[in-house]
Amino acid sequence: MKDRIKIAIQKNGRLSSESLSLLKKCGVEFTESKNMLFIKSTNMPVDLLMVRDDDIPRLVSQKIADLGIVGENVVMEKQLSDKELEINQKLKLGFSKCRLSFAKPKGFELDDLNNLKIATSYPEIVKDYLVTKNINAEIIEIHGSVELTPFVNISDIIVDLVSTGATLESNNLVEFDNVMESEAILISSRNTSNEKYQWIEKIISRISSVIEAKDSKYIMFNADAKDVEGLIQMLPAAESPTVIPLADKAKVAIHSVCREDIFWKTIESLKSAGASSILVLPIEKLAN
Ligand code: PRT
Ligand code: ZN
Repeated sequence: MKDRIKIAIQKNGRLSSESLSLLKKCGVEFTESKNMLFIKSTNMPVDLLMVRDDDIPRLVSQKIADLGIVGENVVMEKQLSDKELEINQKLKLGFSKCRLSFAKPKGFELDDLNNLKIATSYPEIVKDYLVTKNINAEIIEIHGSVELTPFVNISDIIVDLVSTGATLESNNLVEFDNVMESEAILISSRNTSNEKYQWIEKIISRISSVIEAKDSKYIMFNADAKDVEGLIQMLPAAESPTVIPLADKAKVAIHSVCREDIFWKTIESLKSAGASSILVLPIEKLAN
């Protein structure tokens, strides 16, 4: 295939290693090297473009890249600032989860946000939020060290990304409202040639198999045949389970794919309801 598929991923940052590892799990083989901006797959007609995350939406919209992996927060900011951007949002990828939140200095009392100065790296998302809520405040755009701005009289409050909350805490800031939740997503350009399209669909379908498998588990256990109905009800998001007779006629083995993680609480409840020899296994790929 002369027209190879281009996938834009973040070169250096929070999305990089999980993006590369996701593509590897999808069977895209390549040799990574820290400073390479362009990585050719050795087994598929795929090239990786290693770029800054902020450039990914535009590269995809302009069809320089066919697919991209980027945070929802970046996609939304770029789409709000450029209405011409043509992007298909394909899949939530389940990593780099965070939220874009308001935060104020500890002890700072506020009734509403009117007339405040708000520092953020996401001016368009914040502007959109303020317009929707009919709030009249000033947005100060700043890239980096946003947490510092209330303490050097640049702003009153901030809007920034939060995951654990440790950065806000260590800067004496308190989160008080949430603007959006975000995670890494797969985006694609709107139209592509037929030959490419099939490969792109194949890659998207592989990515969705890997994502679905990540949250799913395979569970096996033994139980008295009379307890089966009750036990099956306890399984989270279970596919119709397989019930296998055992040598001991009163007993059966139950096998099932659960489309959610299985926590200790469920295992303990199954045990109390008569399940024994409980095995929970990770699933690598899950194709429908
Ligand atoms: O160089 P390049 O432009 O490519 O990278 P970047 O510096 O713009 O982005 P990067 O690598 O920092 O983040 C990439 C994406 O990861 C973001 O766009 C989000 O979608 C996602 N993400 C997930 C986060 C966080 N979690 C996160 N915690 N991005 C940034 N943070 C920062 C936040 O800004 C704050 O400074 O981490 C700090 C807060 O973290 P906690 O855990 O202390 O709350
Ligand atoms: Zn960036």
